[in-house]
Amino acid sequence: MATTAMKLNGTIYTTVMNLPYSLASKIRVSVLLVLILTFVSSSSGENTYEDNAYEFLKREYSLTKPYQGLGSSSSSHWEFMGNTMIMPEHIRLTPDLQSRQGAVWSRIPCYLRDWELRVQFKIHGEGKKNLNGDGLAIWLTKERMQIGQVFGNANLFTGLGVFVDTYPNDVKQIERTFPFISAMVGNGSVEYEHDRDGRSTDLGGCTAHVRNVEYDTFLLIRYMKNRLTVMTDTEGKHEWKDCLDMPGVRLPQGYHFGLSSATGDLSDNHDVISLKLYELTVERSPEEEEEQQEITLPSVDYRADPDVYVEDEGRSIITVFFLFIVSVVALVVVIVVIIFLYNRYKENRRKRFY
Ligand SMILES: *[C@@H]1O[C@H](CO)[C@@H](O)[C@H](O)[C@H]1NC(C)=O
Ligand SMILES: [Ca+2]
Repeated sequence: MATTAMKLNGTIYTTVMNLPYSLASKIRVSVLLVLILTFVSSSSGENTYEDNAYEFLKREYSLTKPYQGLGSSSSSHWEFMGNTMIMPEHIRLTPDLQSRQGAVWSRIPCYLRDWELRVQFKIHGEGKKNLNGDGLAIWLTKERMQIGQVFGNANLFTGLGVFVDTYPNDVKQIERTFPFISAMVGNGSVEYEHDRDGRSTDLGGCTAHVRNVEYDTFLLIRYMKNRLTVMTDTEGKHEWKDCLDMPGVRLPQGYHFGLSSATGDLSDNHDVISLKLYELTVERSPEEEEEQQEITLPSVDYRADPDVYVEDEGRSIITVFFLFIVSVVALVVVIVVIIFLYNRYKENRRKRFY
């Protein structure tokens, strides 16, 4: 016994003795690492939060200065149309003039299953607040190079549309502050209702003050395991803010990325500075693999219809009230049973005593 204790003591002793040394070396290594990391991140550019995913950047689906992959030759990855102008520092989809429209479209269909798109854009113009329009849209659709009423694109589209809507067309919009960012999944037979700002079909969204701001404005669209997430970085804080998060979004493969914009009676400069597509690596079960193969038409598993939202809420209040009544009744029953049993028990005891 004594020897074991001695040995144990010895081990603990040596461990303790060794601790300062190993700790010190660990600290030294950590400091070195921190220094290296600081050096690397400070030397690699402005947007450090983009660096971790850098190696997954897909150049063929991206557009960055000086926009060499954009042109009319068939070897270019991107094509442009309408009033789009390619400048050294940005792609101007529309100038600050009435009734213009422009778009850029990827020529290559996208077969990536999980991806993240980061768009840097700038919307600016002479018009006063709410006297500007109309905004821009980011697409991943079956169709491409079309012209129409939805931010310069056709309103019957098949795929995903994310809208940066700078003008409230629907005068009855009271609960939404513009600019408003929203998303819609189209199946080719439901229209985006421009007059209602797409209210009847959108998947939700958020307000983001993106117009005439000094700092850089970014939008992030992530599609991972059928989950659509939209985030914004529009306040100059260099951090992503949640805007929309929707599971059960089913998008087929082989669609095209695009960006479009239009002006009407009101206008703005709609500039795209960069578009970066990152591939995300995600593990999937065989069932999930199979499920993906079966998707042929875009759809959303569940969409809360904004028009019946109040009704839904009313129903849920009734449900809560019903549950409350049921629990009160159940509690009363339990108390009554306990009292009854207790009285029986007392009676039995009395009987035994007398
Ligand atoms: C397209 O979506 C609408 C609305 O969700 C639905 O009513 C319609 O049946 C869908 N069309 C097809 C062809 O699935
Ligand atoms: Ca609008």
